[in-house]
Amino acid sequence: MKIHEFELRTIHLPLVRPFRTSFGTQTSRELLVVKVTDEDGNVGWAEDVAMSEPLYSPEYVAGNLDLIKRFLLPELFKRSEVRAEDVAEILAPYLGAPMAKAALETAILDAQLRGEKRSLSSYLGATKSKVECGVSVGISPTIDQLLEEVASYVDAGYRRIKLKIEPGWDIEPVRVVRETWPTIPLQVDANQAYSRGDGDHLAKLDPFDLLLIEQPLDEHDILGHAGLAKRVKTPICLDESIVSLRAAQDALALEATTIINIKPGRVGGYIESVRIHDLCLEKKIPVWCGGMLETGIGRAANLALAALPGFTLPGDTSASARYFKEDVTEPFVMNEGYLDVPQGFGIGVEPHIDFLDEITTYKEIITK
Ligand code: SMG
Ligand code: MG
Repeated sequence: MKIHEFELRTIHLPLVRPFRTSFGTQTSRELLVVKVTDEDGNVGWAEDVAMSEPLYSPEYVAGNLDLIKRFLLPELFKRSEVRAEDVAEILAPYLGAPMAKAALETAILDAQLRGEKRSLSSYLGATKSKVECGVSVGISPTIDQLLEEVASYVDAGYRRIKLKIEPGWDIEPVRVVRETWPTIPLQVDANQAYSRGDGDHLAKLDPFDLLLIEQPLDEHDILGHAGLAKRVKTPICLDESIVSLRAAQDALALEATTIINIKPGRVGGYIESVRIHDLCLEKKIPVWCGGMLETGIGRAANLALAALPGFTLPGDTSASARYFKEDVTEPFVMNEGYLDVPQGFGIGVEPHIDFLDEITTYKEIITK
């Protein structure tokens, strides 16, 4: 497609409740929204899942805004035509920043598919029309508050609960939740909060029949995860460490992970996500779709991905109401623990421009 212009905006949305992880507490979601328009008037939307601060990954909103304006857009503007399939290679000389690159690739892909009157789910190879939903539960001030929050999600129909853990908030909350819901699919996510020496401690989670322990150690410590995987019975699932197809291949070869969390922003986009999915399907490694507190824009695309056949575990693809009082698109509403995969052209949803304008804290249009 022939790019005409990009619109970049930062938006700010309060969360319905604070979300505490081992690396910090979030009470609102700030993120970068990208809109591309081509010379035929096709429009594409995407969100950059980077957070306000570089705590989950080195990327952050203000940094990515600068990177996109200073380097990435000028590089794309050098080409007379750009296809989504070429974006990763065009931007490869600029190191890192998979979330920024994923946002640009996805916006271009959305516009391209709308031009071809094709849905993202069909483009990616989806085989399901609805996907099973899990929910990620933050670290609570008290066990009672945790039980209350989990109960509200179980009542809402969520099919899998993920508890955020950290040293001092791990064995006991898991024990109590497991006791209260003896059969609910349950998993934990440490966001790198433990060290190699914590194997014996993490093995105390083994009696609770967890689906997996997500990213217990530092993202660069693949060998540490391989060692831990031999010490604990609960499967290890890498999140932060899986930054590309190659990283997935290496982690699997080293037996550091037996389940993989795929997050398109973390791996540079949906096209790379499908490559990781295909590898895992071939190797019979279950995958599931992670979440980055997306608005409806990013959620729509994640649901298309989660509808691929290898996504056999419920993802962090929760309903809009789990995050926001009002979403930037029509809200995603859960039905018996499932969300429908959008079937319209491109990502299949339209942002509500009036609401988007209301929550926009910065906006700039950059014409080629
Ligand atoms: O989108 O429901 C969601 C959040 C899921 O726990 C979640 N994401 O490490 O998997 C993860 C975290 C990263 C974001 S925490 C602010
Ligand atoms: Mg995680």
